Amino acid sequence: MLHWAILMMSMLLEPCLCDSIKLGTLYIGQDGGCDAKPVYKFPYTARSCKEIRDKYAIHDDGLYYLTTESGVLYQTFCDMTTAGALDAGGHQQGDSPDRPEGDGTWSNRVIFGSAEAATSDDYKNPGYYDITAQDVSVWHVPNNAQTEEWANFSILRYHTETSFLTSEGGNLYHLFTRYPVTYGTGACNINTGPAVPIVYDVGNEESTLQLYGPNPRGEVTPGFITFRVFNYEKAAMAICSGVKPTGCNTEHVCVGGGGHFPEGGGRQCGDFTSFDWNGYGANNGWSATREITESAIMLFYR
Ligand code: 3S6
Ligand code: CA
Repeated sequence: MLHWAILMMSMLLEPCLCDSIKLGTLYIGQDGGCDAKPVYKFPYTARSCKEIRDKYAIHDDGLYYLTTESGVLYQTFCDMTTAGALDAGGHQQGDSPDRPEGDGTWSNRVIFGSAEAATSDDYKNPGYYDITAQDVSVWHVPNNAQTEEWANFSILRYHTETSFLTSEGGNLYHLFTRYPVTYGTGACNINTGPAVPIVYDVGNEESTLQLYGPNPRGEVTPGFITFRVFNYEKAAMAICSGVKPTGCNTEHVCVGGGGHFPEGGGRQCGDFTSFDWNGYGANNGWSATREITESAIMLFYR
């Protein structure tokens, strides 16, 4: 009975692609398979938000469909002001020395979540590996905010302008293939990936520092986004948002870790590895504010 219910559900939600791709029209659902009447007509086919904006002169932020090189349709949030496509949030990982890479999300093509729910659950779409981009923008959006609220509710928002992705393979999938987020494969301040200067859209260097704990504030330089760092214990983290670490307790400011964090006997794990070391949301000692702890980090390509 349950099985039947699931099958019905997937028939309803599956886009009918019989001849829709070449017509540039997406027919969503409706019984009757490929003879279905279009419920929602989707007139754009594009690999990126920038392409939608430039080809169709559309300037509203919101949810759009993109098509990958191999024809996979997926939904993403487009920031049409900068023509950035939302590609990934983080992905919760445990702590185990047997899985030094964690789930490997930063350098694989496994996708999860949905654009609309990106502030309440982890999210990664095919744009992560399919889009070729020069730069990123990053939004820290409070948990559970609705898509229309994302831009205005963001507590920190910035972008890069150096075209750093071009020399790293054209997107984060390639960058993290070069700089794997894997425990034990490098050392603090020696094997750090790119640290890229940022331009603020919401916030500034001082407000960035205030989001993190008083102790880590003394171990970072604000005004950067840094990729793939190691801490004292050789635990790997994917992104330090808004900062460049100068010290080695990076677990209190950097996110999206590999699979193993030796310090604290299991107390350090997950995407926000040790934002809560001196209490959840406490903003004491090494602990970050409640504000940044309870926000999703949205990565856009530009
Ligand atoms: C400023 C206090 C230093 O406390 C240390 O930092 C303490 O010995 C460790 O348990 C702790 C962590 O390494 C913080 O990352
Ligand atoms: Ca530490």
